[in-house]
Amino acid sequence: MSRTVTVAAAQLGPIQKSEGREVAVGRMLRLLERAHQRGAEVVVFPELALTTFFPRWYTENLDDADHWYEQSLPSPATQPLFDAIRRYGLTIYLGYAEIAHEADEQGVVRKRRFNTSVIIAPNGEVILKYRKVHLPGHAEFATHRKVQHLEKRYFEVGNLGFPVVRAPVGRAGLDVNLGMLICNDRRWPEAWRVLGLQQVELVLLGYNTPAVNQDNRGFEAHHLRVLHSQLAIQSGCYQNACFGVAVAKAGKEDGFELFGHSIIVNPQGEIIAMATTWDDELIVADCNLDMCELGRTTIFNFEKHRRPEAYGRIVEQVGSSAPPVWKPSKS
Ligand code: CDT
Repeated sequence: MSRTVTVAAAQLGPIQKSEGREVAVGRMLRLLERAHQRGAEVVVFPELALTTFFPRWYTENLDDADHWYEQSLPSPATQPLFDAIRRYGLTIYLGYAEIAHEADEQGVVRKRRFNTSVIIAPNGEVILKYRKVHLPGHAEFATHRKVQHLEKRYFEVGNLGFPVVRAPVGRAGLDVNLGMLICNDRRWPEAWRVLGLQQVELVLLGYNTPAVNQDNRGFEAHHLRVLHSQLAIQSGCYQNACFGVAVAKAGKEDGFELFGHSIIVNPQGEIIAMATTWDDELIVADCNLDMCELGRTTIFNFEKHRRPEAYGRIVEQVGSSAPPVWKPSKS
């Protein structure tokens, strides 16, 4: 019997700054109902799914921004999501801004902020938590930018690594090796490989990606924005022999465009479903997890072919360094 799991990417259209969580949750409930009707077992929502992408707004004092974060899950505002997944027997990925009161690296308990995602079982238990490692953007107001991208101000670097867990999903309870990434993480092959080394079968990933480069310092053609996103996801899936479900928040949010193009990708790197709107949209695909075997046992059989002794720089070095200069010995 094949190990097939039906997954849904629940893309969200824009959530405006003026809109409260109840607006987002109401729309997410409709997507969950449709996912159930279409036979989905796993539903993936975007990064920071409950609010506008607030890191585009500067706040001097972070305590004034607490209303963008979740202090607990479920909360009164998010409880309806938990009720729905129990009703429909769904496993979900939810991206949100997290406030945690926990010890830092010095052992000091303090208020900490993370860009977080969780996989939640139908009974409401958190199966796995991940905190975004590759935070893009900047910590201070950047005058050269058309729009701020203040993730480095609003969040600490994730401290949970890239965990993978084998867990039953949906009502049928098929065991699946699950891992997560958040947005910018998808561009980093190191992140995918750490998941691949744990035999991940299904990578769940939410994103908020501006449709145009807002940095204003160089030229990046608009049409390449989507290409770069898809290149990264397709190669991540291919090189690690896994499925990927990558889900956007899309459309004109607070006046600024986020691209959609949510996709589901198979271990051959093929896009098997893609959203075509920049609004709330559900795409569904059957993922036969046995497809992960081919890559894992042949071209990407890590046990046989990886050469960690040649990869030292990957973990020893952060920035790039200039190579030695070759000069001809005779003129
Ligand atoms: N949310 C997020 O990670 N967005 C980035 C774009 C950042 S542009 C400074 C992304 O990789 O899509």
